[in-house]
Amino acid sequence: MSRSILVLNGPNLNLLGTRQPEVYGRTTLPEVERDCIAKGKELGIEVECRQSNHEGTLVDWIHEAKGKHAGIIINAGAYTHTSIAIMDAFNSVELPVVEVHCSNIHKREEYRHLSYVSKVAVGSVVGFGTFSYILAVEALANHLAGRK
Ligand code: CA2
Repeated sequence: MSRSILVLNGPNLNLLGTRQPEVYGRTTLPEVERDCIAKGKELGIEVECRQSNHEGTLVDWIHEAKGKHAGIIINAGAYTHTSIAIMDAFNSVELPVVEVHCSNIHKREEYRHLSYVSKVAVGSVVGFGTFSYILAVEALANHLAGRK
């Protein structure tokens, strides 16, 4: 079994730390990725990080993760609330998925309350700013180790 996980970020998350700091914090995406890799090292897990603004690219990367990674962490950005394609891709690869959001999507606009990713995820970490990603790496590592 592979000891690596894939951290995927969807549309506009390349802007993290550069705009709307009151909502998303001041940490940039390269810093988030560096911190996820460091947390993975601490836990003995290799972490690969990718970001795309394109739905089909995210679907392709989910497919490619099969046989390569043990699980996936995703902040699908706004596709969280719209993308049946991403949900179907997760169902097709049958890898454990942890959903991440910087903001608490349940406290925000009604249209952010529905998450298609939640429907296929082991669990979700929301509302802790960019620290949500670090919690998600721990949560997925714990899940992969078979702990409850
Ligand atoms: O809270 C999250 O992490 C979100 O996934 C962020 C998405 C939003 O559509 C989801 O409902 C919740 C938006 C990402 C936009 O990212 C930006 C980051 C910095 C500045 C501007 C946009």
